[in-house]
Amino acid sequence: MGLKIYLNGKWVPEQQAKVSVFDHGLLYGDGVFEGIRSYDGLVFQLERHIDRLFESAHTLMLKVPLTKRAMIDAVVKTLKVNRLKDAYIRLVVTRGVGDLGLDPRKCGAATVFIIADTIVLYPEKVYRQGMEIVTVPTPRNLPEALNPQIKSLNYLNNILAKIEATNAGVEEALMLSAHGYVAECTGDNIFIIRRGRLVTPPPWAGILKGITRGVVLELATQAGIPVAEEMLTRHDLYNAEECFLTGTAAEIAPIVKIDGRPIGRAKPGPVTRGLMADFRKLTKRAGIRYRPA
Ligand code: PXG
Repeated sequence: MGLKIYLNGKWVPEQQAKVSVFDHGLLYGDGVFEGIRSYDGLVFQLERHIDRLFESAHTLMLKVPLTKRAMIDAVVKTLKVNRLKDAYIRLVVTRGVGDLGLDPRKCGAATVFIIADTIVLYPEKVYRQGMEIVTVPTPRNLPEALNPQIKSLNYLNNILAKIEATNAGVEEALMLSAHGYVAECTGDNIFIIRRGRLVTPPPWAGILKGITRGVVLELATQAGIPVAEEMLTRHDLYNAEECFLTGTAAEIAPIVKIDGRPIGRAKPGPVTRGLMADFRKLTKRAGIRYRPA
């Protein structure tokens, strides 16, 4: 049957969901996006994702041709028409169709599309046993050059890091800032538990301010765990009691080995497991509810 895709105000069959080769999202990576999830008919943190999308677009002086309210409605309707209860949603806004020069003033209206599909999850083993990561040579983008807080269509920095992790035989990469501080993974934020505190790099380390990251900081505070945003070195990670990454797709995934060093007891620790349970509860409780049509 195929998916119905939202494309510039209409829902079309996926075979007809096509954009121009002159679209600057394709020619230059000139655009922004969000990855969002729904759980059993509840869209998780939708307003925060829409707010972040509009902030990314604002910095790029990219005018989103819908209000936030209309964007929320379009996401919800895309889930409904596809009869999806548990879904991964990709929302993309590009600069639109222009000429072969990079000047955004020559582009017409922005292109907007929303894809809702079933979600591909990490294997259950990752959550039970934890995963191994390595530090990769490519540093995260310099915030002075291209701020990682902009969730732009230009993901080559992260893709290079992913290739380096794959070449090293692991699933995920630890990316450092140009100054050698811990930044984040290729599509996830990173946390450690050290001396009983939950610590994660601050936005000024040059990272995306993940929505899951924000939720985890709130859940930890509610659970009475002291939290802090601090610059971290690899030494801090190697000597942590626990470590995990967070992201919309991964949720909370334990990390048990970094650059060959076991972290803590090299298995998912109690604080991580507690937060994973709290997070799963929240996904069942909080969100914008819809009824698959
Ligand atoms: N850092 C980066 C660089 C990201 O792209 C996150 C952290 C986590 O943010 P959220 O808001 O999801 O908690 C992201 C977002 C993928 C994939 O296929 C993942 C993201 C984006 C695009 C693709 O794994 N994660």
